[in-house]
Amino acid sequence: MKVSKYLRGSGRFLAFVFVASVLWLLFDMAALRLSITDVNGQLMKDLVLKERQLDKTQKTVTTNLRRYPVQKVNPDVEASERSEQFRRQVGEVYRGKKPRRMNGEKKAKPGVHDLAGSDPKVDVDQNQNPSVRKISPIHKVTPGIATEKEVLAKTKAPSPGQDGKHTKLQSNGTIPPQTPPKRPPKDSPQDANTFQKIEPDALKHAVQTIQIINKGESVVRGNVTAKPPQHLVNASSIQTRELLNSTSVRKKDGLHKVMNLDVTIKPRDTDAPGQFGWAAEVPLDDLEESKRRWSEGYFNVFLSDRIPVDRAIPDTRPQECMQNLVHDELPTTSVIFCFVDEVWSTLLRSVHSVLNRSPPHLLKEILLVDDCSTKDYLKEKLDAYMAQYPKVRIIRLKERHGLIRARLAGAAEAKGDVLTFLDSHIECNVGWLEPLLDRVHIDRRKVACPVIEVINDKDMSYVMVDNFQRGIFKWPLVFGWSTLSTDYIRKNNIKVSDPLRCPVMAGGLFSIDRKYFYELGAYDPGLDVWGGENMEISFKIWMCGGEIEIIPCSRVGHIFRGENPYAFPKDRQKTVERNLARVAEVWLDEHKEIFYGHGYLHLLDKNLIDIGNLTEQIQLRKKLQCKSFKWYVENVYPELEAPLAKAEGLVFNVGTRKCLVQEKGSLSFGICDLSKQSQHFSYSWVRTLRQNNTCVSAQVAERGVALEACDNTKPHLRWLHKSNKILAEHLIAETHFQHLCLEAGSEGDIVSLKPCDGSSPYQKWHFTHYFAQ
Ligand code: UD2
Ligand code: MN
Repeated sequence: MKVSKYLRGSGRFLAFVFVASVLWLLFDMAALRLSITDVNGQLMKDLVLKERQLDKTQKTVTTNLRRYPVQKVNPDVEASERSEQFRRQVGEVYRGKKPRRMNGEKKAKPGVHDLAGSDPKVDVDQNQNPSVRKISPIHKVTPGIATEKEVLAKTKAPSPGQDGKHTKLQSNGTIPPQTPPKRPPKDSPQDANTFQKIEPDALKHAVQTIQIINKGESVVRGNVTAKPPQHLVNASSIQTRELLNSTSVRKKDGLHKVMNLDVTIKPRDTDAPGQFGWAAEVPLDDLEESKRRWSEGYFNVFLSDRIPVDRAIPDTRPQECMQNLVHDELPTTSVIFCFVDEVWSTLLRSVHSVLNRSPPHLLKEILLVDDCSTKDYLKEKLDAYMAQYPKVRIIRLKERHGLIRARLAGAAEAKGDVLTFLDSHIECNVGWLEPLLDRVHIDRRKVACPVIEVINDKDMSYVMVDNFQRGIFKWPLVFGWSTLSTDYIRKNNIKVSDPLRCPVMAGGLFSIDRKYFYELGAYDPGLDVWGGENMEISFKIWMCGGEIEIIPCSRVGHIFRGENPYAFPKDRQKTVERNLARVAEVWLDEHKEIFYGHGYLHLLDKNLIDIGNLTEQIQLRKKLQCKSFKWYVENVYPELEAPLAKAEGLVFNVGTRKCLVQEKGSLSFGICDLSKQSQHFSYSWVRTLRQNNTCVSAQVAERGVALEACDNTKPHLRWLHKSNKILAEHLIAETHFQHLCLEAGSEGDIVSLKPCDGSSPYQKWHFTHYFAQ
């Protein structure tokens, strides 16, 4: 009764509103609950899938790495931070962010920036001794320094960066002592926080940029605890984790961030000498022994033996490399080390650096080609040691073949898609392999070289080198390093991580598609032992359709040594000269005269040197339809100074004030007239005085001159000009023990040979243009 009373009139209406609101509220709550479950369900599903995927991938990695523990994920890294990173990466990939365009890559053709038309200034070293390679002056590109410094290295060491200071060459042509990256002193107040405050540049030089495996590990020194920079430690672990997490993304887009693998054989002893690439010190008591052992390798062998074979080294890659993506489906590689009498610990460190820092699925095998070493420890002991590592295979050459043919032997055995040649005293840095293989993958005619960093021969510290350096050569085919000018870098908007087109490679470290290597005819098998093969393969690659690049995101340390620690089967200088002559004859076309003219005229004397048969090499060049050396200079290395003659134009006689004329097979004089071809001569690099193919020859017996077909091997066709201070303007017949000079008759009608007279104007000759002294 009471209830029905309330439900009458407005009460009824209010009750209806109340009931409706309650119902609405219930419905709303149900809907909300539903959507929450949905989201949770989806999230859970994602998580489970991700975990499963991660688990699966980790299992594959760990099985592949049986002996080497994979780096652990740093517990400091918050899960949220990781998933944030992961989401960012996914976002980048889905938004279609491509890896940043490589150095000047035109859209049509990846990986090319046009060096033609570039204007890096080149400091020419005038005092090149043909047989001696000079060491680089240390040069660091700092904004504002607009010059390019040439590096002509005896040991081919690129210049280690040193805070913008130029280090002087020592008189003996060796590298002046570097300031090595020093371990912080034991009582250093540095802790994790102070490390992080160090400027990136300072970090690099102080070698604090460390990629550490045993994450969270502290470097304990007395009471002070110093940790490696946490952000770097984190960076690597996040990336590995991301990579493992992002398998599904990889499948979609085919790109991933470079794997920063760095595994250890056993936990790292942070106090070990040379650990983290720091300079190691010889205890005072051992100084004598370390000196005694120097010649075993021509570096500090004593220290090398004390440094862990799997030490960590600083990750010296430019920061930008962390963002670069590489393709998922990279080719596999066979790493080939050729060695002869290599130091035990150094050889092991080289091998471990490859095993520990290469993605296992890309490393098909490591081939150790023993070029008939004499050291006992490189026999059974090496076999036994390497037997632990199924990927390592030792190939023993029964006789000493030399580096070049040893590499051919290694390549013949290789099964990987790509051949990666390395010297046997190197340390591959974190993430070194994928960026190299990626370039070969993009275009199989790309030959990729890592940046070669310096392992200091005295204290074994790992020293990073300047960026923007590329391999070049100077006459007579002397390899060196050259830093791109800041102007050029700015104009072409070249990023520090962009691949650099490289006119010639240093020779020791590069990746090349295996089949392409053979299509190019591999190395000229006529090259002997060591030297010059880097020129041969470089010219061949460029002129026959390929490209050589230096990849800044791939870095490998190398011990540059003052001397070769092995015996040369033949005279070293003669071997290298002969190799270079073969290269010049096959590849340099008319430019080969420039090579001979820079101190190698004796190589033209067939009685003195036999450079062997070149027919096959010349045929190969024809078969491959390779371009001319002129094309190479214009398109690949336009900075090269390569005038085809030393001097050219009219040959003016100071006494008669007339010019030399060649007409109807004889020489005479005429009123100087540039328009007359008969008055045009050139003074060549091989010192001939010629017009087209006709050369002026000295007839010593008759004290006269004649004209005959040019032949660079004939000494009686050579004239000295501008080579002698007192007789600079003279043309001196080179063959005669007594100086005989070309002289114009006072009537201006005849030319003859007369004893040289420094003051006679009739013996002084000027060419219209001089291109070189
Ligand atoms: C450089 C190259 C080197 C090679 C050389 C010749 C770099 C870092 N190094 O001189 O790879 O191109 O120029 O032009 O670019 N070896 C043999 N048999 C021999 C001689 C040497 O197996 O008869 C091995 C040797 O053990 C080493 C490698 O070949 O692993 C290169 O020799 P090197 O280190 O003496 O040459 P390097 O670095 O002075
Ligand atoms: Mn070497």
